Amino acid sequence: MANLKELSKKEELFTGGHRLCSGCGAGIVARQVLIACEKPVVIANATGCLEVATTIFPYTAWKVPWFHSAFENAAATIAGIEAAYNALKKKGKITEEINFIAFGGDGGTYDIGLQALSGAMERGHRILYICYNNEAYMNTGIQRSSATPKGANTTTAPSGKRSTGKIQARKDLTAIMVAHNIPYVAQTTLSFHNDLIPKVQKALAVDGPSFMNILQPCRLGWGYPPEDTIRMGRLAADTCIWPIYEVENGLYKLNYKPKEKNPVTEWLKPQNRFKHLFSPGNEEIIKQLQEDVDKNWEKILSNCNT
Ligand SMILES: Cc1ncc(C[n+]2csc(CCOP(=O)(O)OP(=O)(O)O)c2C)c(N)n1
Ligand code: SF4
Repeated sequence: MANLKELSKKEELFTGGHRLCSGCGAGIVARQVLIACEKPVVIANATGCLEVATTIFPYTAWKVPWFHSAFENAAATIAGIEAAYNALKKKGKITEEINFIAFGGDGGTYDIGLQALSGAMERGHRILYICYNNEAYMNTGIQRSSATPKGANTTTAPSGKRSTGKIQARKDLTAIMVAHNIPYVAQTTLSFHNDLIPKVQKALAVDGPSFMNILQPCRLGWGYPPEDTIRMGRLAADTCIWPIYEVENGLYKLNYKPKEKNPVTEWLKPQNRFKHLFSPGNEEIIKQLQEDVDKNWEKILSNCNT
């Protein structure tokens, strides 16, 4: 991979001047993904923070062809565009090699867009679907999604006298995508650009569908100072809350092993959404979270044969 100095010389295709919150991870994800693109690229973007804050008419932060899709169908939109491209190529009306990427938040991916995503993957379109996963429906006021961790305080799973936040554990969407038997599936976070960028390049090079689940810290919904976005992603990896790995043609590979596996409390403590878990009586939730993380980490290690 090119080093940071070389990358900094590349033309930025996702520009500043958008209206994402200061320190928002969604913009950092979009920027890194577009830096990774070596061919012309077409983007489809589901409704969500990334979409609404970067395309306020008559402005746009995208210097590439970009389509807004409804909340539920970014995967169908990009699949249709790729099918049209193939038809035009067959007729000789297009000769250029083009890549196709869809962006959806966790709400648009884990929940409402899951059917369109599954269908597009199963049909075998040559597309990369990226979930920028901030673990809630941030754009409409921090409602819980099926990607929200157990115990988190959200506006639809509020913590209070009678509630300890979200009751259910989060869904393992990366595992669901692996079960589609597509050529490339990866999980990462924006805090490791030297992992994220080569993964995008690998995904775009495969002859078929690919999927990336990118953990995106959200300073507003998670409740931490804007300058800590990169630190939050690192903490997620170092506590093994968010294992960094890839699955290429069914083969698992661990891409990051923390020198020391930190307790899950190190990731929970700096975030307001978990503040109530440190009140007396809620120790059990933290214990459960730690057990869930340990179990999942062991599973990933065993899948990766490490
Ligand atoms: C079918 C449908 N239901 C609900 C909405 C309202 N809505 C717009 S954005 C959004 C939340 C998006 O959450 P997510 O996909 O996680 O992206 P984020 O805002 O976190 O970036 C919702 C519920 C909608 N636009 N369409
Ligand atoms: S609410 Fe979160 S995801 Fe949305 S713009 Fe703000 S920091 Fe970014």
